[in-house]
Amino acid sequence: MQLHDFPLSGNCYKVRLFLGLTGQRAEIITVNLAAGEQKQPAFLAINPRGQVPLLVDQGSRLADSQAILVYLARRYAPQWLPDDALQQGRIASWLSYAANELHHGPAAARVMKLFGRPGDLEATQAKARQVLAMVELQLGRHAWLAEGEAPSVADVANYPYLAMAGEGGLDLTPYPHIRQWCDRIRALPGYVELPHL
Ligand SMILES: N[C@@H](CCC(=O)N[C@@H](CS)C(=O)NCC(=O)O)C(=O)O
Repeated sequence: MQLHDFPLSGNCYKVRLFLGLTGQRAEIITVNLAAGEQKQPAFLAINPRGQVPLLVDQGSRLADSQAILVYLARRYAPQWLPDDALQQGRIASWLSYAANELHHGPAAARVMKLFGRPGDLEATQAKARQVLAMVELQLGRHAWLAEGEAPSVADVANYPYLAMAGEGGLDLTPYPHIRQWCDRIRALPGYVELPHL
């Protein structure tokens, strides 16, 4: 298994975290986003989206962190994606939340603060605080995002950009349930440390 990866990317970290939590190994191939390598013909030939993460397993390629989590769970660690219709629906709902609300809120604020991506930081942080408030509400009612007895790929998909919200200038102090959930994830066997600058 190979993972085309960029060390500071939260989306790539989701996959590395899940590999750790499920005791799997992959060869890590670094794609230098700072140098624009993801838009060069050699990389576009294997991922026309020009983005990481990209997983290659058993000769097949798969792009998108959420999709990769689903694939890895289905193939190697099914307990992270239980075979129950309602549970799968709830997990899909949170995967979608990671790809939309988190991506445009806390993740976008982090990219603006850390990497100087142009944009309205205050408006993005305001959007991110709405996300934090919503997740706080959910985690005040349930230990895990998809409301199951155990963590699922929904937690893995949402964890990175919530745990790194501080890097986007967002203070997690007012969100005790999110902080406790982060602690629960950090305590899981095989946990992989967050990316550091
Ligand atoms: N929906 C995709 C988003 C992937 C994504 O935005 N990747 C970023 C790194 S975090 C990237 O490759 N950016 C470089 C670019 O778009 O040129 C996922 O969840 O994997």
